[in-house]
Amino acid sequence: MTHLIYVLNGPNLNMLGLREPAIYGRDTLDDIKTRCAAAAKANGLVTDFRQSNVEGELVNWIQEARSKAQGIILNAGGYTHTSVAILDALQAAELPVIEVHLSNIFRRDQFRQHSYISLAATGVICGLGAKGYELALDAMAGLLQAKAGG
Ligand code: DHK
Repeated sequence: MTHLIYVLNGPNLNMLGLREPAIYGRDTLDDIKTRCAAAAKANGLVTDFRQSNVEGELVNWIQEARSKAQGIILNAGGYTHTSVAILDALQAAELPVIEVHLSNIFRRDQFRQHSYISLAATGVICGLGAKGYELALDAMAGLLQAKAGG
């Protein structure tokens, strides 16, 4: 069975490439989507890659993942630091979760240094730009293999 991984992106990540490139890099979200598809394929995974600026839509997708996907990779953008609703959805999903940030949130504003998402995450990758998504897919493959007993 090919494992399906939801790769979910929160607010303002549709602006990548234009948005503060010194912090977020020059890759567009479409570039990252392509890199994720390749990294998934190399690991025998398939991705469903989505972005929304709307908190409730992210909650709906996480609820959907519970029955449709085997893992979630999430960059919740600014909701990382504010959203109990997204945390609750992740905890209810009972799936491996990898939290990704392009920037190193620990070198930035104090308010970015707390993540609600981390309370539900198996692992966190930050500060490595778009590469972090590829690393997350490698790690997800390992987690699913370990879960299957292999
Ligand atoms: C993306 C955002 O939009 C910010 O609100 C977070 C994260 C950091 C990132 O580094 O990918 O604070």
